[in-house]
Amino acid sequence: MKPTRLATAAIAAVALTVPLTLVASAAPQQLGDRPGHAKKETLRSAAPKGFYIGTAVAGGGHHEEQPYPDPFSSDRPYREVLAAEFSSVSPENQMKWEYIHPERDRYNFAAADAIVRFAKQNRQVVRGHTLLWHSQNPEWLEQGDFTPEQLREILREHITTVVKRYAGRIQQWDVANEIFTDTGALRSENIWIRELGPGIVADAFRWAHKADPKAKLFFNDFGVESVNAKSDAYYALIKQLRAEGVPVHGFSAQAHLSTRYGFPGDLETNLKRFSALGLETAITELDVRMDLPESGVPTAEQLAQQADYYQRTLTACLNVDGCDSFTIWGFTDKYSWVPVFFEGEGAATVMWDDFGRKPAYYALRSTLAKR
Ligand code: 9MR
Repeated sequence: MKPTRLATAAIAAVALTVPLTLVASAAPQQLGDRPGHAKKETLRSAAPKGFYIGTAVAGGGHHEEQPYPDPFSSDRPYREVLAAEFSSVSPENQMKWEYIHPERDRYNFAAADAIVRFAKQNRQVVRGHTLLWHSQNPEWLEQGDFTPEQLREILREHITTVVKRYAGRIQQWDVANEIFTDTGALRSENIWIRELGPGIVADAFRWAHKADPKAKLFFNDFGVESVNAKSDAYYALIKQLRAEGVPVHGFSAQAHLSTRYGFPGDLETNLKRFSALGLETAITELDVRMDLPESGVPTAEQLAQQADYYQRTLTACLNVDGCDSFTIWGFTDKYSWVPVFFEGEGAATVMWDDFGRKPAYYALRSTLAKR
């Protein structure tokens, strides 16, 4: 996403307030949960076999340096919920260029290694994020004075090194992230495409495939939930690349939704057209933000609308063959990126700051349990 960055202490403070009254009032029965489902009490245990329910793992220079310690490495209750509820994890920042490759000749694998290790211990798969992007690149790269040959070699070396390191342990890689604008043009701020031309995208997929032939390689973007100019651009590009034999295996919609806008009702139709190309599809970063009332506490109606958006996104994915990976972008408001990037908005995840479950949580769980 490229929202305006309007982080203020006041907004962060609102986000960190736990609306306990609502935690208590979110009775599961009232929200369609099926009582007595002992074995289906977590999202992962409710999910049908072979369907991965994931979350972003908070950390890695979190949201432009929020005033709390690194969530994944320092918040134990957070890790417990992460292990109990999810069968897939996506490093929120820890595999991005600026974090994992901070200097030209130095990698920083510690945080990514820890997540991959954690995932193994907890029988979780990992979504790697991301290898070719216009954002969160280190300064040495963006400000560097490289020839096209050098840049190409830098990308090849990075992809090979990172993908090989986790080979066999990453289920899906977001190889190319957010390469198109809303009108379906290639983004000129993407250093790789700008300096090396669009052909570099195919090379990125080829290098990733060579480094880990088992990983499924994805194009990932926001604003592509519907059939629109941007998703059309992906459709055309992927069709062309596959005809040329480029190893592209998947297309994913991030799904950063807002109750300000209507639900993208053609999500299922859109995913199905990619599936018809022989691709896997996925939802990779779902959250549903809302305008917070002055109290900072969402109303019951807002929470119901949010739950509805979560449920419909999940249902769309469940209805598409090959959409087996459904990831929410963080599970607790405590560490959500939303209030940091969107002034006055928040409460976008399925749990309150204290991990109390919102209607959206129960909506996801009961939808999974019914399959
Ligand atoms: O959640 C991430 C946040 O911590 C970072 O500060 C931000 C910087 O761009 O990136 C956020 O994650 C983004 C993801 O990598 C790609 N799609 C949009 C996500 C939300 O901005």
